[in-house]
Amino acid sequence: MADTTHRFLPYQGVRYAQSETLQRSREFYQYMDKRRTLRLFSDEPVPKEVIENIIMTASSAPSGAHKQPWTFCVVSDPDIKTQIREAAEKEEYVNYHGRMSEEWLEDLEPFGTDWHKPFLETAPYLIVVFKKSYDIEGEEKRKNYYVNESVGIAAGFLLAAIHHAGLAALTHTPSPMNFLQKILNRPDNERPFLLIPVGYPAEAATVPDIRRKGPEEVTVWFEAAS
Ligand code: IYR
Repeated sequence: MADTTHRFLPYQGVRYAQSETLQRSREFYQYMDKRRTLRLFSDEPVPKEVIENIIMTASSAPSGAHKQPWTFCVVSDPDIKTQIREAAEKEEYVNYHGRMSEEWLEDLEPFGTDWHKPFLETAPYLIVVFKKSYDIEGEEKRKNYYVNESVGIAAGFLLAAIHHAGLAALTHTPSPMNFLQKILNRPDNERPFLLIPVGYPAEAATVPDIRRKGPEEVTVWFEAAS
């Protein structure tokens, strides 16, 4: 029986000819494959509207029961950036001096990371992504669903939008990161998920010499026998 209580609208997605679909998929892959995680940022300002647009792109991601269980905190205030840097470096110092295993430290060697996090002050914007395990509506708690999956997908959209705008980002996970909740004064239903410095790359910035896996390493096909 037709559902008369919940309204549906005609789907208005675009439809391309097959040749154009192929071309677009190639071009998008080639463009996305140029994205690199960056740790060396310029302090050159980025227009605020760029950040608004990339956040709304992230917020267009699919989410469990369309709950959009995320908050994007955008930090450009130098004092708050300094507080975040100091708190992150305090935790990371402990990580690099005993909390991370030998194997972990060895796996990180190609990236040249250590406990110093200058990019937390240099990048013009820090976007702190918070996940919301529930919403608060008046006195009531309303549960959210598939929160990690939803916020992970939104973060992916955010990184793609940052790249598309010609900016660079770092997917940073200082650990533990509950200090972000305190510094940014977030309510109890929000937990920090990722900290993403955003900006233009520093002049002559370098990136690690690493390769991505090829299609045969990441794909398994199950096709009808021909
Ligand atoms: N959180 C630490 C360590 C670190 C861990 C992983 I896994 C990385 O890909 C990179 C760094 C840091 O930020 O230095």
